[in-house]
Amino acid sequence: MSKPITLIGAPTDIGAGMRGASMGPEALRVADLKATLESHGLFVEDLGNLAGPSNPWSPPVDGYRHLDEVIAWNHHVHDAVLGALQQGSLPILLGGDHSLAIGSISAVARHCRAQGKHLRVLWLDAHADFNTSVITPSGNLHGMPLACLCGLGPTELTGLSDQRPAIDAAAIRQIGIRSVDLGEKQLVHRMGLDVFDMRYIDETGMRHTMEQALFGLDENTHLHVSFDVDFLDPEIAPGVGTTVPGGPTYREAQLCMEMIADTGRLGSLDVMELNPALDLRNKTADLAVDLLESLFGKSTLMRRA
Ligand code: 6HN
Ligand code: MN
Ligand code: MN
Ligand code: MN
Repeated sequence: MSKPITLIGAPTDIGAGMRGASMGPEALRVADLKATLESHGLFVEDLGNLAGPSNPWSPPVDGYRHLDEVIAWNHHVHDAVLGALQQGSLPILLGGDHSLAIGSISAVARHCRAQGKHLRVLWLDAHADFNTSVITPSGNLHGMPLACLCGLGPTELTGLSDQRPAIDAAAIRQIGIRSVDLGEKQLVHRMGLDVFDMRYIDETGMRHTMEQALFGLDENTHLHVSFDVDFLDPEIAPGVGTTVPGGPTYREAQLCMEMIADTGRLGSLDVMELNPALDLRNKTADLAVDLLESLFGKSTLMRRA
C-alpha cells in the first residue's frame, strides 16, 4: 500500500521576477491532477490553498525583493508540509514560485531527523537557485532557496527547520542545470554540490545521470523531489517565467521520473514555477501532470513483476 498523498496549494509569485506563478496550483487542478493520481489507485486529499500576504510588487531592498512576505509564506508552507508528513502522507506542494521550497524542504529535513531517516534532495531545474543577497542579479528569492537551505541567507529563512543549516549540501543532486550566474557558480563549487548539468546529460544520457543521482539510496532514505517546471525544455513547457533553451526532452523527462519512481523512496514533492499566464491552453500543466503520473509509477504498470 502506497502512502496517501496530500496536495497543498501555495498560490503566490512572491519570490519571482514575473507575475503569474500564483495561478500554478489552480492550473494543476484544472489539468486534473487529483483524479489522474487517483486513477492509478492512489489516495489523494487536496487541502486547498494556503493563504499569505499579497504581492506588493516592490523593488529589492538590501538584495532581497519581498523578504518579509517570502518569510511569511514559507512559514505557512513549512507548517502545512510538516503536518502532512506527520500524518504519514506524502505532501505535494503546488507552487507558486520556487522560494517556497525553503519552507517545504525545511519541514522535510525536520521530519527526517525526527524519524532517523536519511534525506536525499533532487533539484530538477534549469537554474542552480544558489544565489545570496550579495551575488544575486535580481533580488528575487526564487533564485536563492538552495543557498538558504544550506545556511546561506537571512536568518528567518535559514532557521525554519529544527537545525541550521536545514540540509547538508551533500544531500543535494541538481539535475538539468543550464543557467547559473557568475558568483552563484563559484558558490556552488565552493559548497561542493553534486551538479548534473545539461552538458552531463547530453554526454552521458538521462539513464546514466539518474543512476548517479540516485546512487546510494537505502531503505531508510526519504527522497524529496523539487521539480521546477523550467527544468523542461521550453518547447514542451512554455508556461514558466524563466525559460532557458536546451532542457530535457519529453522522453528524457519521463525517464527521469520513471527512474525516481522505481526507487520506491519518494517521500515528498514540490511542483514549482508553473505560470499559467505564459502557458498555451494549459499545455505545461497537462505535461506536468503527465510527468507526475510517471513519478508515481505509471510505467511500472507496463512491466512484468
Ligand atoms: N527559478 N538566477 C536567476 C536569479 O534571478 O537569481 C534566475 C533564478 C530563477 C529561479 O526559476 O526558480
Ligand atoms: Mn528554474
Ligand atoms: Mn528553481
Ligand atoms: Mn492529462
